Amino acid sequence: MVKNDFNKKLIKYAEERNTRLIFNLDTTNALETLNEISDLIAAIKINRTLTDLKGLEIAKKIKHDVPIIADFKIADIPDTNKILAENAENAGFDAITVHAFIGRDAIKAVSDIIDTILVISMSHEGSKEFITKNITEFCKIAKELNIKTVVAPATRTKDIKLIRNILEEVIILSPGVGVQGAHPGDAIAAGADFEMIGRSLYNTNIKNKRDKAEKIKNKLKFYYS
Ligand code: BMP
Repeated sequence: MVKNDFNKKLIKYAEERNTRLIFNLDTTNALETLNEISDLIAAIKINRTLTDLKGLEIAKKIKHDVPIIADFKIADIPDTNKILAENAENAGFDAITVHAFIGRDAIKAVSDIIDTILVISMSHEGSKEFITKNITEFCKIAKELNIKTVVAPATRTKDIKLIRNILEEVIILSPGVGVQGAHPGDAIAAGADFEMIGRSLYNTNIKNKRDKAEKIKNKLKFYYS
């Protein structure tokens, strides 16, 4: 049963703060940046790179009010996925990312437990080998399983447009902005709802991180509601 609480919470903070920015945390130094920019973002995404080091407890330990995504990109059998989903839910995460290519039964094992974000296409080049070729099929799965949040790459705005055409009502989260090459605002202009940014805000060589986050936030216009 899909709860959809994640989307509601995400939209609440996006509207209250007038922001379409989601902060990606992959490393421990990103935690320091989070303190500087926490009021400028609508959600936090934590990759397994960070929970491997800090444990799932990080979801409750970090100071945050916005919803928090466990970016674990689940890709296992249903019974195992169920345990991963329960662990994330119990740890306080609001939603979890799941690969679409694992199939309906394995995705449903997760979406029965916690709000699920389906990875429909990815930002790296290799996504084109297998994942991107199946966008239409993956969208069909999202529809059938009533999944309301998906990931699509800012680095390939035509993927975003295709997904938006098929899935008019989902929330599209888009990574790949900054270090991976996409410009802030491009994904939203193509039909995404939120842009996800990490290293371009927390890399150590960035001087005024808050200033940069504010500038990026201001480039992300509200096209969809
Ligand atoms: P950035 O390049 O802004 O630092 O963001 C990288 C983060 O976004 C990583 O956690 C990565 O797993 C995630 N991500 C991505 O880069 N592309 C995708 O297609 C999906 C992702 O979750």
